[in-house]
Amino acid sequence: MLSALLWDVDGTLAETERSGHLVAFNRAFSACGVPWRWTEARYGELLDVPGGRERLLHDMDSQPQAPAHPTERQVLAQMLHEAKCEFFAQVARSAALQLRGGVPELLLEAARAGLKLGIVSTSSRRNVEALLSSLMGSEWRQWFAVVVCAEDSVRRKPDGEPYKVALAALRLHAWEALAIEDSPRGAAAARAAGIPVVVARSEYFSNAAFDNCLAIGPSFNGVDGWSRPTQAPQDSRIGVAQLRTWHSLALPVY
Ligand code: XBP
Ligand code: MG
Repeated sequence: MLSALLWDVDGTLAETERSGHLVAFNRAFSACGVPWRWTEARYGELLDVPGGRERLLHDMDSQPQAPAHPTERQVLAQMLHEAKCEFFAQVARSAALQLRGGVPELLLEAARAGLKLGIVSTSSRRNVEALLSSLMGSEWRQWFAVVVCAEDSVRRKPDGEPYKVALAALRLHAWEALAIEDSPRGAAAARAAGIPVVVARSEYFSNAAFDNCLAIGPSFNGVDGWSRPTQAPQDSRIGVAQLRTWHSLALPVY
């Protein structure tokens, strides 16, 4: 039986990568006097690297003006990431970001239906806190029975560890939960933890290939374009009843 929805953050609750994190990274490069900037296309490539600080280090391999010595690179990446998190918080507070279509309604309906809600993100806690306090108000934490951020697991998505940490905190079996994701890396992490996953594609992953997901669609605020039939009427959104139906299809698989 479905007991919990485990929500990814970036790309799932809100479209934060292009309009939030990328903006913040480039402002950090400028503020720290670093000569390079990331384009939207380059950032899309770098999203294969989980974690902003790791992304910075990975990119330095292709930046001729990056420091040569590994220790210097570590120091620079740490400084840039600190600055980037400050700029991300500014972007989050600026109302430039909002919850994706259908997400507020689904969160409210799930809470009222007695489902536990969890967060499972590869983002740093400070970025999750800045984003959700801006999008859901200062009481945002009360919505969630568990919040797993980058600091809470050793391994990052697509490893299943972040989702396993959330299941352990909720004392749930994998088949009692449903993961909500936006990216192949995030969906793979849920599957690695044995959790069925529904994908609402985000802008960077609108054409990405996914496998072994319960349902894949464009957004929760409509029933068109989903990979599985929906019972909901044509003019409505994806709700808890639909998620429960899809989840019931998963049990023989997981
Ligand atoms: C998103 C990420 C994060 C963000 C940047 O994770 O991979 O690295 O892109 O945030 P998820 P940080 O989709 O699981 O929320 O700079 O804090 O890493
Ligand atoms: Mg994501």
